[in-house]
Amino acid sequence: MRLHLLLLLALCGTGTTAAALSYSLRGNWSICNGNGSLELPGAVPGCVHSALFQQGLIQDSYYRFNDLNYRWISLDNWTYSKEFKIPFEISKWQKVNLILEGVDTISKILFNEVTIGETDNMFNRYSFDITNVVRDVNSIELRFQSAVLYAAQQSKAHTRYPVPPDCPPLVQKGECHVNFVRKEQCSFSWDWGPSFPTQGIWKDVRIEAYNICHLNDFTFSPIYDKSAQAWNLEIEATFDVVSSKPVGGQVIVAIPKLQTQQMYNLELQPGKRIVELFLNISKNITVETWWPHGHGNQTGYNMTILFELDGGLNIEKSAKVYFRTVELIEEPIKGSPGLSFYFKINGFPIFLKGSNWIPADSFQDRVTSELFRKKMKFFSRHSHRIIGSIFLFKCSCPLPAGAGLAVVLQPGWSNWLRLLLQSVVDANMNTLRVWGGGIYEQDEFYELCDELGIMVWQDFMFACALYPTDQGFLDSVRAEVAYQIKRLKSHPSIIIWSGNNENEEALMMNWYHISITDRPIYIKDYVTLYVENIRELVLAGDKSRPFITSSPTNGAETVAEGWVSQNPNSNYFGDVHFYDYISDCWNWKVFPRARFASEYGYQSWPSFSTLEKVSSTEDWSFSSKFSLHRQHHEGGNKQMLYQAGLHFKLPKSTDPLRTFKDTIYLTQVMQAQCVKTETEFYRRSRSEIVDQQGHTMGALYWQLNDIWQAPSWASLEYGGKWKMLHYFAQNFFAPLLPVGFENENTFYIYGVSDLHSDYSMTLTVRVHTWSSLEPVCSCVTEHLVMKGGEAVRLYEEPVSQLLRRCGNCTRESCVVSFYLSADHELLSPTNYHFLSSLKEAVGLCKAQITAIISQQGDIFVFDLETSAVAPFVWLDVGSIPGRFSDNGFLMTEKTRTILFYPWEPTSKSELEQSFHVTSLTDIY
Ligand code: BMA
Repeated sequence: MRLHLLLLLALCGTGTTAAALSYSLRGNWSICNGNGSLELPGAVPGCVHSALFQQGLIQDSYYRFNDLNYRWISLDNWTYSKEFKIPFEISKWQKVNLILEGVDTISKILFNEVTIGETDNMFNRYSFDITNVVRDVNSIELRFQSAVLYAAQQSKAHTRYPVPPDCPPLVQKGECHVNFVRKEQCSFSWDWGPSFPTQGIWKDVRIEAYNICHLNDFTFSPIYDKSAQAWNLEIEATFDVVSSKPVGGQVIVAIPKLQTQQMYNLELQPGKRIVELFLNISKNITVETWWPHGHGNQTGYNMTILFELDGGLNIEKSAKVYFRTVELIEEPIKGSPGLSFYFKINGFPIFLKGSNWIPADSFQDRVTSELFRKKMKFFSRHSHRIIGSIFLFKCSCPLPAGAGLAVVLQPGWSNWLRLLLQSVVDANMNTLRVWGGGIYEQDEFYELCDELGIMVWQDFMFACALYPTDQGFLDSVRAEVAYQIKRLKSHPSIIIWSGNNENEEALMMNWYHISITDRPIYIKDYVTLYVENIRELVLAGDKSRPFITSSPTNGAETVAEGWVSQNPNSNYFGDVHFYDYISDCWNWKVFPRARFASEYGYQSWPSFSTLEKVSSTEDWSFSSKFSLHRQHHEGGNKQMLYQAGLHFKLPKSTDPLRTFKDTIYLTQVMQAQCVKTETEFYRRSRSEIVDQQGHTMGALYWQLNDIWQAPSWASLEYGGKWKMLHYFAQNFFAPLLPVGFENENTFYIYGVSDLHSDYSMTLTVRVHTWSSLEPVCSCVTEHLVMKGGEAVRLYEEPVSQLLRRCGNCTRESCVVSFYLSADHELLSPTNYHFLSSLKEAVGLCKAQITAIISQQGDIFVFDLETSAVAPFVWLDVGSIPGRFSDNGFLMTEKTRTILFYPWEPTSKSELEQSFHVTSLTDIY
């Protein structure tokens, strides 16, 4: 819902004069380093790294060890400058402002050699009054100071007590004291990302000139009046009135599709003025609400606001308005101490399924969606039949489960943002958490989330650290927070504000070894920052969604304990973050039966085709210097092999490159299977209380996307390629899912439904031996009713009985598969349960898998045939952009059809050349 700034020409008195004019300073600037030895052209928006790369002065920053080689760029103090002529007579304007939508980060700004201001916060928007310095021909200069040097200075100046952590762990190869600068916290390095503390003008810059008055910004919140059963809209417009006399007039607000139009009189006194309007929508008009993906439509309504002011000054704005309510429900639960923690959208409880979002690149100028918004072609295929709100996966149709919306792009267009977000809904997710160590995302991100039905859990940008609270810092944060609330509050996708990432936990679990006597100082700072400033600003600026101080937190319990809980990760309250790389992830008993899991995950390596682009031959082994360098999480590579080794034989081919590729494959298998087990545990815990714990209503794994080509917790690689985990997510987040697990040697299947109504169906349970492509036994249940919005037990059988019932099965020789269906229509993905570790599997033999590729319109069909049962079948077309309808699957049948949706035009022969298939049987 971008607020379109229309520069409307107004007729003032006698002559025809524009009431406001804007002159863009985007485009080419000149960039110069501290001692003047380097001077180059650079684009705005952009950053120094991108400019150096575009001029051919540096290689790709992500290539091999360039994060270390290019450290000097961030340590230098660069200057951006530009000379320009304003193409209109500037002296005729009462007020002229310089608007900077985003400056990264520390700079002093000179306009015609006069200092007009400074910046210290990349998340703030700056406006400087340049009325008295602007001329027809002008010069502008932004003198940057290295954010790394600034952060060090600020930390040094903070003499009263330290504000930890000082530096990131050595394995991250990052810069220190990032908590002292209001800049993307992960740009100084993270456990999945490089250190590229960029410098530059990263957003739009322009000059705005106006007479009489100017509309600075405009926001709105739909509010549902329960007692009147009607929707209202609160609209707020901020004006700068430069006329010496009051400006009168009227404003007309219209939402034609809702047959709503209202007119108000107004009089603006000189100075900064806020106009508040209240629009009633008649209760007789049906307002379609906005729903998250999988729960309904994302209906929005076009609204226009026209200010008709004295002197013929007309200002018009348009926006898309979406109506929805959100509540965070924290209430007692029968049989469990503590409180629930779940969201109701439009009064309906919704299980939040999804992941955590990090910045899509270290260089934000590479993440743009401008062109493809207009040019992208979406087409919907007949794979998802929608009956009521149920998505049917067809059994016998030519298009297999998982076939959905596909995206085709023309080559060369930057399509990143939409591609990533489309992949979110394609994987049946409904939520992303915009994590507090990155950035408040660009407008397009939230617009796409609105359109696609992705709920956003929005952190404020503070993560894994304590923060100072001296006045300068607080002032900067206050400006940032007030601005971001205004910019983002009209988006229905945002359902909650959260103060920070893991800072309550850092404080209370004493990550930084603060002595108990000093702790009160830090608690005081914590409360000052997140409660007395950020929370207070949220309450004043946006009453339309809940606020929590941190994640993980105990919600209402945290408040009751004075804003910091003894154990913010409690299973009885709020949300939890859970990581355990030591315990066996196939054992669901290791996972917390929490109210809401907002972070959990396992690492894997990105595919070889992704790594190949930033590495050279000597890097291609798991123990190379490069493999060690890209791993930013202490012991990460060992942990992956350890976890994989619990259930799989580790690759040991005589060909070192084969071993490297197989190891990458196996880390992806391990990650996919671990996150599957954990997520299925959370989903099946939604309706139960076991040992006084449960009613889990959210599963957001860590992390969705990658910032560069490196091992990480992500399910999408840098560039958008789906890892095995992302294909698994498509299944484990399916709206209807049978989940299998064992407890005390009994095998259970739970049915999980996110649907709004009850449906009748049957459950089919099959047992296969590893050595045959025919099931050894199969049974179908009586018709059962799958209750909407619940997880219920559908099936239980002692494992010994199951094995006996099915011929000569042993745990090692057999595997169970199961699915839900009705009238021969598949309603769920086919799920499976391993009865033993696969390294102990008996009867598995090397599967020869072949594919015949054909083209059907823009889609490619892969007809697969296998010679034997094959677990974790992985279809790979290298770096050809696109995704398969399913991948990483267990192939128990001789043939299977899989589709490939290209994201850019490609051909059958290109696919044939790049195609490679692996299964677990290849490394046995
Ligand atoms: C949590 C996150 C991130 C981190 C992840 C994996 O702490 O909030 O800071 O990347 O775990 O370690």
